[in-house]
Amino acid sequence: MLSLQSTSKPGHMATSNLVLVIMLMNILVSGWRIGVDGLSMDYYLMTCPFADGVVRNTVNRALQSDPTLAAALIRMHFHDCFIQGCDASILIDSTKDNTAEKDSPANLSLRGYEIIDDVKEQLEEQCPGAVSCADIVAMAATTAVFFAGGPYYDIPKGRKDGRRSRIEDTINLPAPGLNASELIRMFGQHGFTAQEMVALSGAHTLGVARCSSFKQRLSNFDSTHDVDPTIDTQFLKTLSKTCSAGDNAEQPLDTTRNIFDSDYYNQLQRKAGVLFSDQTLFVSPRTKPIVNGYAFNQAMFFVDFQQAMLKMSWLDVKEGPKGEVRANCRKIN
Ligand code: HEM
Ligand SMILES: *[C@@H]1O[C@H](CO)[C@@H](O)[C@H](O)[C@H]1NC(C)=O
Ligand SMILES: CC(=O)N[C@H]1CO[C@H](CO)[C@@H](O)[C@@H]1O
Repeated sequence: MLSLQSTSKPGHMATSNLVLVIMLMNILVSGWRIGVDGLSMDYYLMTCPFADGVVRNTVNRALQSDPTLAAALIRMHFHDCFIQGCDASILIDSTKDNTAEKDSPANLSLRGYEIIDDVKEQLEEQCPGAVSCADIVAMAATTAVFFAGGPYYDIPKGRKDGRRSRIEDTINLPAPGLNASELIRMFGQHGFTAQEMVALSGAHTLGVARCSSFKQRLSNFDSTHDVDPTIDTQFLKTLSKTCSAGDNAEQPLDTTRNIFDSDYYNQLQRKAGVLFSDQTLFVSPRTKPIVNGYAFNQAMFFVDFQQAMLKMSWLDVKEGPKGEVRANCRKIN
């Protein structure tokens, strides 16, 4: 179950043992839910025994040729789960009668759809109609976290794919201009604590934001400040320089954009968070101690992150007749 991949790094074993213990605890604690939701760790044992391996190998191969896609796959899982539950609604293409979630401005710059298509094609060949797109997205995210050097966590399978994907639903995604209390409220609506919200935000240890996602911090910020006063003056120059190349210019979210570590939180302590919604976590007295904790103790961040991701992967999961297994992840059957 653990360390099947070759990407482990020094010190990973010690973390893995801790992680294993916590995973076992998790399974014990959430055992009652497995019966209720119809999800389980070995869901595909009879119907598609190599499903996990196919996902892992395909995703690892794709990430070896483009490590920046790890961020994309993790974000895809988040956007999927926050709208209509983890049901692969994010993968649906728009049609002439329906504009899908995918085409919302909130989700622009989502990438990695081809990796999911690739996995799905292989699985349809091996075991037609068995493995849902929603499970593929969730498994791809766990593979991406581990590939980038983050914690390994296994997730239960059995999610069904949804039949609805509408652009208007994406108003439920958190916007980068939200402050800590708004983020706490929004994640609270999905059952997350403030601590879990801060841990999940740690996904911004990977990837980039485009200038359009943070430029409102750089000028005409509010009625009393031209510039967001929570930005470090030197870092302000960095952000402005990025934006001088236009709205689509990319700024890494932390100094190690392809490595899953706690550097994101250290950067918040230096007032060098890229998004307003990042830096606010260090401004608010409710979340600042949590940021300090994760900055100081990466193992604690890893443990909380994997538990929060596991919880996210359960959000409003569709089971049995409430969903379907799509033949093509981009189309409702
Ligand atoms: C706390 C509320 C959150 C807000 C407001 C937020 C907002 C954003 C924004 C605006 C971007 C940049 C998009 C762009 O400019 O192209 C971004 C990137 C990203 N987000 Fe979040 N996000 C949040 C939480 C999360 C969570 C919970 C995850 C995953 C668990 C996540 C994963 C990512 C990743 C990995 C990227 C980089 C994507 C890439 O490089 O392709 N975010 N987020
Ligand atoms: C957060 O934003 C909301 C809505 O804009 C505002 O009412 C509230 O005062 C803000 N909280 C803080 C601490 O700035
Ligand atoms: C990958 C993808 O489908 N992105 C879409 C996100 O939304 C914008 C419109 O706001 C589209 O132009 C992108 O194609």
